[in-house]
Amino acid sequence: MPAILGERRKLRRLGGMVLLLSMALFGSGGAALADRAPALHVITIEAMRYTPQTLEVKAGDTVVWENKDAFPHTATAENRSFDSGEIAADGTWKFKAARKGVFNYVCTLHPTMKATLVVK
Ligand SMILES: [Cu+2]
Repeated sequence: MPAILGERRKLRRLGGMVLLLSMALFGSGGAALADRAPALHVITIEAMRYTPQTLEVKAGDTVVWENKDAFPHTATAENRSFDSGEIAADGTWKFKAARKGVFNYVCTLHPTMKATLVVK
């Protein structure tokens, strides 16, 4: 048979094996596993505001602050458990929320900017 058909057949067999393997791994506990998979959340900083104002995440999730303003901001926990430092215009800052709690945070450059990160 032409080589290309043989390759296709091999690929199809490989695909079937991968499918069986993932069914074995994730078949029963798939939903529970998905619930626990760390998620990525985005907080937008725009017009001197954090959106959303309150974000609830699960411990282990990652939060990204995206600064869409033309000047720098920070995301600084009032208890100092996290501090982005200056996030440049069009810049981002990523934080892995490991500790549970309610974290009020501010922009140290513009103290009227306030928001809350809840880690459950
Ligand atoms: Cu600011």
